[in-house]
Amino acid sequence: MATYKFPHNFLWGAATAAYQIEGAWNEDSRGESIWDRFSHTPGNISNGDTGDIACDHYHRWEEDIALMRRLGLKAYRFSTSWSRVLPNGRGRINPKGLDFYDRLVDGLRAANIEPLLTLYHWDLPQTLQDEGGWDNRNTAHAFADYAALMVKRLGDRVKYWTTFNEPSVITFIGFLTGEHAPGIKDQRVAYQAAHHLMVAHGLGMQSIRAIEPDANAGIVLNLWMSEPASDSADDLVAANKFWDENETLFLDPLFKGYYPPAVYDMVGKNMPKIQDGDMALIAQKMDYLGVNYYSRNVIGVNGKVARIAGSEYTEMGWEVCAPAFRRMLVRINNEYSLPPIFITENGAAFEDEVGADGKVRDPRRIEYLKDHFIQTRLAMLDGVDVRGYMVWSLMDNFEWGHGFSKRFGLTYTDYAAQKRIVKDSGEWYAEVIRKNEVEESVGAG
Ligand code: IFM
Repeated sequence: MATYKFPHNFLWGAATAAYQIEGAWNEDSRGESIWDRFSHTPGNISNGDTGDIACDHYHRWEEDIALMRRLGLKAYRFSTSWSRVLPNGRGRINPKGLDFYDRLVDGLRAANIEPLLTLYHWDLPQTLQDEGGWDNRNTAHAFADYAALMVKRLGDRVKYWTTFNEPSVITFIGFLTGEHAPGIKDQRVAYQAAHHLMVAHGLGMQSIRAIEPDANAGIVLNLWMSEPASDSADDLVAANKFWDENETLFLDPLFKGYYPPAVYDMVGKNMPKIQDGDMALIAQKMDYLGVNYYSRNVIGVNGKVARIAGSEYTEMGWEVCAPAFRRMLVRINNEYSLPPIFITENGAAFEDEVGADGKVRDPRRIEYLKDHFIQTRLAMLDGVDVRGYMVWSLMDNFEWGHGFSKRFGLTYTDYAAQKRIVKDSGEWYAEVIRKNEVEESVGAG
């Protein structure tokens, strides 16, 4: 039985996002966000769920910090709600919103938990959407001002800043399929929005650096390994094309300063308007790259994602394939000159239930996490500089279009009673953190 030891300062933690856990959507002068508008529109979310209450974290943050302590987390990745601190996206500041994040950060510091703050996890203030949202370049400037406000207030205690979470999901699901807020289906808007997100990232980086030159600043990308369905040359070409259209679309501008030719081929006249200086702004040096990894795409000649017979799939319909995680990390490490990496999300949704004994047995999640931890360690031994790992998620929460039907948590959320029950995976993870090592074969229960 092999044991995989991690470096002594490896930052083990868990992640959440504001709209998915906070609730209190209209309390203490919070403004409306595009996710409030979207989830309040019938037909958009499974079961008519909304984030109005979610995990009620806005009121239960102290209890949630106690939960983090119980798990022994060394770090906690969360996002701030733009419309909670700037109800109209710009202009009038909401002191109560800032106070909330102030208390949270102080609480984390007091618990010796490193805060990793994400400025944008998809919840644009609705007033900015009404002015065109990410299709309007002014939104990027509003973002830079919002970033500056947050860094001024919290920069003395928050050392890790992320501009954006998963620009690809914002682009493709928010603006191409329309399954996420703001629910737009328009290729031109999608790619213009993608570019404005990149510009906003660059401006946000400048805001952070101007106020806290020593802060660690970066972005979080959602990277799915792309692999061919067979050994044929055609499948390999198709898989690489898929990778370019989805992953290098953001990796290339951020780390090479240009959009990949494959994207120009695909998007044609709908390529975004790019102003002089944009690409240098976007490609400015970052202190880290956040990588969210869940699964891979296996691509056949038709360019479609294939389902693999015999593979395990999660409740999201995502294949479980941990070795592809290592291959992906090694691939990006070889193809780009990267700063250190944090795994900013990794986890799986399974059908969890509370047993008669009050416990939540989730052996498949333990196996999933164990295998992904090991593949990360192996990638590190291959030379990839990974500094920390945030499991998605601290607790079950609002899974966007799926509402509360998908459970990713290390902790089970009983939404009716607003109770948190640490799952077996949470107990197991606490042990991994305590020992700073992963054993290959665990009693998965
Ligand atoms: O819940 C999401 C999170 O908001 C962004 N990354 C993927 C997670 C699971 O779908």
